[in-house]
Amino acid sequence: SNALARLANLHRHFHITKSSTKGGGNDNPSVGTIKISQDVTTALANGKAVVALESTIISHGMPYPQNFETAKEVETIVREKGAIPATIAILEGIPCIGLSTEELERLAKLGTNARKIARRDIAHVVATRGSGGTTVSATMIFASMVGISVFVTGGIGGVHKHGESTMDISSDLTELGRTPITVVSAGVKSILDIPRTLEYLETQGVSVVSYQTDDFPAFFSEKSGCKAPCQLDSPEDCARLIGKKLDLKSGILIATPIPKEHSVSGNIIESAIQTALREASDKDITGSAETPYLLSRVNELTGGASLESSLDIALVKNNAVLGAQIAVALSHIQD
Ligand code: PSU
Ligand code: MN
Repeated sequence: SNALARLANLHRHFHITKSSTKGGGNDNPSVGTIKISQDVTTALANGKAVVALESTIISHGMPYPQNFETAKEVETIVREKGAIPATIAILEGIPCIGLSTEELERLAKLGTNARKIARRDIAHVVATRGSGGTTVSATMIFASMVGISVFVTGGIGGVHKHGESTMDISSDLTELGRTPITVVSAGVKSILDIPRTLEYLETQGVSVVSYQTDDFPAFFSEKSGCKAPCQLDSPEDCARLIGKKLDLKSGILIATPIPKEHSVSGNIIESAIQTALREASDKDITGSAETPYLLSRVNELTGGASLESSLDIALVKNNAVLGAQIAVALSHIQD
């Protein structure tokens, strides 16, 4: 049957340990060793809904213990909606798919001492047995490797302002062009150049969908002023699109706007974003340090760990509801 074939496939390619096992699993990891938690393994083998979650938001997105609490709450939402959460990170050199509570807390406590791991960083972190949070690009890679179809994040990276000269374009966008997984986000933050981000996604062949709106959402605002190439209105419609898209070997971005009750405070944050952008440019902060700098400055400018981060959390949770609904709808289609 399908389930047996999927399980055999997982066992053939990956070293699977039980999620209750303490520590990093294999003492002598070889290239290709990946740890998949028991409940994620079971769900994948049975074709049940699984939702991947990234972990840079845990390591670099907010301080301990808020990051730990948020990570657990997002997982709970995914479970309540009928899917199995698979938070992905690299711990002591082992890519882990589905973290135990103890592993989640370990990463949360490492905070910004953890590595920020994009595609280009994976080999080095594994080779040096490092630990870190995976960005959207690295999370997509591991999730897709084990057959997860839906992935929830807060905001994805994009083309930075002045990216046309600095060439600072997040590897999240090229990953979306080459890895067949659906990413659910609240659009992209206006710390980025949103029109160019959409242009680049088109170049990469990414299917971009706005959910229940024809405008592409700008994370803290419902609208970016850019039209999305297409609109879908239900989890079932999103699942049907995913079902049709799998063979293209490229990704799908589903952008769901900030809920109305939060959009007023979203407007306040836009002015803090402008200030943070000016400062980053004055201080010459570039490369992979730029996104964490901007996000933490916006957080401080809007009242330190209050307004910005509570909105950030509300939006990740909102995305988690939709992601789980899509994963469940997809599991029914694929039955
Ligand atoms: N944007 C956010 N929140 C985030 C990130 C981006 O609003 O947490 C994180 C994600 O992990 C994303 C990464 O994949 O930053 C992109 O970093 P860069 O811009 O360096 O590619
Ligand atoms: Mn960059």
